[in-house]
Amino acid sequence: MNTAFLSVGTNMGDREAYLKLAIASLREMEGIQLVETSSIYETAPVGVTDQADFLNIVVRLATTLAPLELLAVCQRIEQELGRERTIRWGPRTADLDILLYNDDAIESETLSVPHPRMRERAFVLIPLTELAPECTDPVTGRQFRDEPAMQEGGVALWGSLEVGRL
Ligand code: A4P
Ligand code: MG
Repeated sequence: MNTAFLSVGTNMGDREAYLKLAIASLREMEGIQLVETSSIYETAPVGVTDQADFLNIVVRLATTLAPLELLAVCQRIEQELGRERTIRWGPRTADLDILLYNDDAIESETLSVPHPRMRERAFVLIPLTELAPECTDPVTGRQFRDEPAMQEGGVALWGSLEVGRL
């Protein structure tokens, strides 16, 4: 069994509903067990800043899927949730990224793990370290909670998913 952390972000329409749909889809997938979800955070947009605030969470999975199979699942769920890929870093109903897969370092044409931008993003680091305070970056050897971006701001606790009741 493998451990993976995913980031889920959304900033269009009924954001909470999209998060719940993404979680429900993950739970239905063969080969994926949802272990836990972070609190929901409301986060200021990073990259293209002229867009609505996001809701972001991080989830921990146990999975028998290989990394590329997990990526395909993430992309299928994004498509199901109606994501239109027009603007890179632009608005989306749901964006699912693989943050970590065991302690693997993966560099292929379609997949980079750890996610190459996660160290600079409070909207990833804060929910990740809520679930896994001691979590260490397999590439740098540093704990994610020690990254300067943790102090960046723009991330506010928004609510919780109450996954048990989905
Ligand atoms: N890809 C490579 N590595 C990975 C990985 N670890 N996980 C490839 C997922 N995908 C990975 O992604 C582009 C390609 O990245 C994929 O085809 C896959 O093969 P995409 O989802 O098609 O496009 P994107 O999401 O627009 O681009 P990207 O680079 O994934 O964007 P980011 O870096 O994820 O940024 N601000 C806030 N507050 N909250 C957010 O959630 N999200 C973004 C998206 C920007 N600003 C944000 C947020
Ligand atoms: Mg993405």
